[in-house]
Amino acid sequence: MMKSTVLFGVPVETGASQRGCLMGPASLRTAGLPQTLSALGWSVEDRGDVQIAPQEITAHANPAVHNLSETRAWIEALEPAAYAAARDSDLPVFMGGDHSMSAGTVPGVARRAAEEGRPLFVLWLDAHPDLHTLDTTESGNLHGTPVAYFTGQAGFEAYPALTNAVAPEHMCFIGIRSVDPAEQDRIQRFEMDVQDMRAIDETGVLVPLRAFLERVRAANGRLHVSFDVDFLDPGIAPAVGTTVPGGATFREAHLIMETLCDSGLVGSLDLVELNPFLDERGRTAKLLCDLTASLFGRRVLDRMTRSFG
Ligand code: EXY
Ligand code: MN
Ligand code: MN
Ligand code: MN
Repeated sequence: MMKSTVLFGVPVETGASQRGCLMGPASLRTAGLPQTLSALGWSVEDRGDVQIAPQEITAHANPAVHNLSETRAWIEALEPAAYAAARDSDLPVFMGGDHSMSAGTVPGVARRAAEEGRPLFVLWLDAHPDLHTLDTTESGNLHGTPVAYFTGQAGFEAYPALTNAVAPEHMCFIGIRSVDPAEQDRIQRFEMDVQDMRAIDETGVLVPLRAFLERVRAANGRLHVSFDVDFLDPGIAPAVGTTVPGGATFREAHLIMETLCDSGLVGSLDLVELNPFLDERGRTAKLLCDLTASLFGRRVLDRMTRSFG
């Protein structure tokens, strides 16, 4: 039977320091993401963009925090939208939008996983762990907070109450190369599986990825992948406001997506932090589109016909 995907756009930029991510969904559509997935044999339903109403300003005890009301409203709108997309299709794609959106999409797919009686695992492909609480963020940019929120940390009284948390031991981070001290403390306290770029240099991406996928499979888990553009090296993906040198290469990123595809475990995908205002002739949007195609089954050669032996 034909596999299905539901797509929707999340034009949110209030979690980021720079403006422009609100154009992310339009850029991904212009790059041809829906048509690319259709051409790979998937049934594709694009539900358009989620919207929120204009918000009043809400203050927080941490004076750095800004755009709190908008973030709260996005989480409230996205949790049910992501839940419904995960219920209605095999592999929904949430087109962002800055990474604050994952504070809504992940709890939504976690609700679907709970309904299926399966634990939710999350693969976080990012230069950053996004593990700040509202009390520890120094920048006040709320795209730095989703993982702490959806893993159930204290300090989120100002976000919507969380009903379906992700267990910290069900997280895997790959590509990490910019960590703040408060985030470092949390990583150690919860013994989270964090693979920094040094680990990737030493073993390649497949060793930690396969180990994580084995854990997901052994637990009959459902897997959500959150793909931040700054996971990639800025040399191949300039369209992001938080570039960090030394990111994943073109082939490392494709190999991850191809391996995820082969695993058959992925149940949902975030594409986040694409800032088309910073792009060069659409190259980052096109790369994200191609990486998504690898996750959805595009292959250069059929592996059965590939070798000579
Ligand atoms: N840790 C830094 C902060 O909290 O401001 C940087 C966060 C960047 C978050 C980007 C989306 O991954
Ligand atoms: Mn991020
Ligand atoms: Mn990042
Ligand atoms: Mn478990």
